[in-house]
Amino acid sequence: MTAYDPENIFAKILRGEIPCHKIYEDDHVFAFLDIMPRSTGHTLVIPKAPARNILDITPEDFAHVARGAHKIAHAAMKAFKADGIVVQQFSEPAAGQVVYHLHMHVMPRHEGVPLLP
Ligand code: DGP
Repeated sequence: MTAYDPENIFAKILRGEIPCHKIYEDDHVFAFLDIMPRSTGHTLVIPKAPARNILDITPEDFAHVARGAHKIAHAAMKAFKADGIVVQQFSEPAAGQVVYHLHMHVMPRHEGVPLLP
């Protein structure tokens, strides 16, 4: 597997070098709105630890991301009066990963409203 690249776009967001719409931050994770949302409130949760994807992260650091996604999912259900939530994570190009800093997609869903392409 390719090594973690500290110049990836989410590492730059973490360092404050690129702007984002921040949703949540704690000692271990950072969450911000996806620039190409597939649903209203589509949020990305990332670890502060440098990790390319699920194949490159400790179980402990992944647990922090899962905890962050859980928090965002519950907050998004309320904030967007959603009917459901999709949580997705892609690892490596074969799985559709495009940005190589681990991220979990948290997408609020509304009954009868399809995901944007
Ligand atoms: P993927 O690696 O396929 O799981 O998806 C990457 C996601 O990251 C995609 O939904 C678009 C989003 N994205 C890409 N560049 C930026 C950016 O500069 N800012 C933000 N907020 N999101 C981005």
